[in-house]
Amino acid sequence: MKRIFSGIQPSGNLQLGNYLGAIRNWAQMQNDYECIFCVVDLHAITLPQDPLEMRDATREAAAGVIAGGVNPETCIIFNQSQVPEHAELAWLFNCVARLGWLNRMTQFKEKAGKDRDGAFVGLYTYPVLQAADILAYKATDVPVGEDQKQHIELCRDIAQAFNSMYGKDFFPLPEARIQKAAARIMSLRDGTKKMSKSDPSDYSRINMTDGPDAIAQKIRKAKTDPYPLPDSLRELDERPEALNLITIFAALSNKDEQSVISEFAGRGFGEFKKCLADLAVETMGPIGEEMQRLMACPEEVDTLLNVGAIKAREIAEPIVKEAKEIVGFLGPRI
Ligand code: AQP
Repeated sequence: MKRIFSGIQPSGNLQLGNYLGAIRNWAQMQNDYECIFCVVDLHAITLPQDPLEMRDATREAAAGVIAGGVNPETCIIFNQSQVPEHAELAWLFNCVARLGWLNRMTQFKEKAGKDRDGAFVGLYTYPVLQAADILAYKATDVPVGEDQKQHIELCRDIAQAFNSMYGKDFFPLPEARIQKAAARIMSLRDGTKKMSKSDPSDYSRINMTDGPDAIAQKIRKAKTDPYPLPDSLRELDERPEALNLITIFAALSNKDEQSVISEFAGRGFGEFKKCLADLAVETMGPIGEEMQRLMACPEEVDTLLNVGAIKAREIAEPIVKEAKEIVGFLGPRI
C-alpha cells in the first residue's frame, strides 16, 4: 500500500483553507493509503510562538484533523517534536540541499517580508525539514494545498540528490497530491492573498471553531463588488473576491464552480452570501463542535498524540538509521 505523509502547523486558528485544502482530502484518502499525519510543531517555531499558546494550538490542530474526519485508530497522528528523526534527517538534508534551491522558495520570501536579514535561519531551511518529514517515512504521496507544491518539488530534488551523492536508490521521489477543488482558498478581505491562520484580521478567515453567528457575520462582511454574479467563470477573472466565494461554495457543496455560477447567475451578492452562510454553518458547524469537545479533553488528545508518536517512530527510526549508515556515520556497536 502506498504511504501518505502530510502535516499541519500548530499556529492557532485552524481555518477553512486548512480544512478544504488539506484535512478533508486526508479524510477522503485514508482508506486507500497508509496515512501519517503530523502536527508540525518544529515548523511552527520558525516564527515566534508563545510556548503556552503553542501547546493549546498543537491540541487544536490534532482536534481539527480528527474532527475533520481522520480516524486516529487507523491513521498515525502525532506531533513532530516527539519523533527526533525529523530533525536528525533534516540535518543530513541541509548538507545535500543547495542555497540556490532555497533562494527560489516563494513562501520564505512571503513570510520573511522585507526584513530578510532579521528572519530566523529555520524559516529559510523550513522546506528542508519538510523534506525530512516526508522522507523519514519514505512516503510516496503528499496531499497538500497548491501553496505547498514548490516545497514538494524541492523534496524530490533533495531525495534525488541524496540518492545520487551516495550512489544508492534509497529515498523515493514523492508526488504532491493536489486536489483541484479548493486548492487555494483566499482571504475574505483580499482575494489575492491566501486564507491563513496567522493573518492578523480574524475577518479574513473562517476558523474551524467559529460558531454559526461568527460564520454568518464573516461571510456577510466578506469583501465583494457591487456587480451581480455573472453566468460564466471567465467573467470572474478580474473579480478575485467574488471568485473566492464561488470557490468556497463549490467546495462546501461538492459541486464544480461553473454549476454554482449557473445556479446564481444574475443574482446579487446579498442573496448569494446568505445561501453561502447557511451552507457553511451546515457543513462546518458539526466539525467545529467536535473540535471544541476534543479541545475540552486535553488528556485524551495528548494520549492520542503519544500513541501516534510511538507508531511513527517505529517507521522512521530504521529508515533514518540506514540513511546515517549510507552517509558513513559510525553507529553504536553494543
Ligand atoms: N488558504 C488555503 N487554501 C488551501 N489550502 C490551504 N492550506 C493552508 N491554507 C490554505 C493547506 O493546509 C495545510 C496545512 O498548512 P499549514 O498549517 O502547515 O501551513 P500553511 O500552508 O502556511 O497554512 P496557514 O494557515 O497559512 O498557516 P500560517 O498562517 O501559520 O502560515 C497545507 O497542506 C496547506 O497547503
